Amino acid sequence: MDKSSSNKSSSNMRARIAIQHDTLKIGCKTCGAVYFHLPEELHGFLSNWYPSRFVLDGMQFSSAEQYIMYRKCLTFGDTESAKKVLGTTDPAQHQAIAQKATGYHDKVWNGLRQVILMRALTAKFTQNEELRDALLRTGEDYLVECAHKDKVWACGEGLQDEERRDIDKWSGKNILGFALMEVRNMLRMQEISSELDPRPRGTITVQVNDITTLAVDAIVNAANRSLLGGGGVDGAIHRAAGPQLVKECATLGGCDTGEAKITQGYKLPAKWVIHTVGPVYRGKGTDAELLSHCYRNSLDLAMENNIHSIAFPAISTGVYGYPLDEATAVAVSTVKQWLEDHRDYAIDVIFCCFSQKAYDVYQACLDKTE
Ligand code: AR6
Repeated sequence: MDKSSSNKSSSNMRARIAIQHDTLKIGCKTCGAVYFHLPEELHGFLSNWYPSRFVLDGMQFSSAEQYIMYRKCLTFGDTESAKKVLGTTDPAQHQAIAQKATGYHDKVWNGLRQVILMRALTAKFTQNEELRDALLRTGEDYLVECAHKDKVWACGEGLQDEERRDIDKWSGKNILGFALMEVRNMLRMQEISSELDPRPRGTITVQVNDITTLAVDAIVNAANRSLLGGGGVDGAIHRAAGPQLVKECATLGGCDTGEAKITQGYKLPAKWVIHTVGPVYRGKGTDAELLSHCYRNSLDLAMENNIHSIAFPAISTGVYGYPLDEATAVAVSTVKQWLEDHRDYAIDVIFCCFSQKAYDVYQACLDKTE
């Protein structure tokens, strides 16, 4: 089962995030509304404090709050505080640290904060399927953050105050609520455009090459479970990347068959190396399943890290003895299916063959499944 469908099924097992539609008076009209405040309360997933992992600007964040407060510190050149924000996952701490950022100026932050907020929200809701789904299920409702003291991000009224239900009685701006509505619009427009143009945005090409020479965002390594190097393509990648690669690999605690882990590319032209461990061929049904996992997990990891070009070697077809034509069929069908399942994500996939013979097998397989 691929990771995207396993994500879906695990979120099905968890209770779906509940949405309770309320009302909001806007002039003489009554509109639908969804109110929220703390992350642990109803609709808490809309709060910037809600734990939600995403990658942005090449870094991993634990919540929208962490990203925004990190950027706040950096905006004013306070790199020490920015580092402190990255050092904790507690949003209360993020806020407290950024509140004391040196060099702070109101006008600068007033101008920038909405743009930074939009970037955080876009990453949060495009990279977390369950949250994206819940946001879309709020429909056309106004989204309103309720907090007495917060006159900027929130509407300035509490979650129990009747004033929250009349926009003219708000004492705050509800910047977060309106930004969330715009992110919801964007998600909906993306859905419409992918329905109008159902072609995947990713491409597949085949070439004969030494994978270590490719200037792509990421190359995939056919590694072993130790991740500490070996022969074949693994050896070639480690030699070309230099000794820093094995140092970083040693911190990863190995890798199970079918799984994938990421490191930097060091001296390689590629920025990243995605290490995956193919199955040793045994002639059983599980071989294809595990090999398929290698491709899917590598692509999932690529997407999480904003990688838009990736080259795969013919995983398992060397030392691990997987017959080339069988392995190629798995590689091609898995990658094609992944691109179908992620039509909005643009990624160029290269099957990097080490021989003309392998190239011919890949090309024939691609032509057959055209
Ligand atoms: N560029 C592209 N492809 C290559 C390159 C290269 N520089 N070098 C080899 N290949 P293998 P496996 C092709 O044996 O079967 C290692 O020791 C090669 O022709 O590298 O998954 C690991 O540490 C073949 O088609 O990987 C593991 O212990 C393909 O890469 C074990 O081998 C894969 O061959 C993994 O075995």
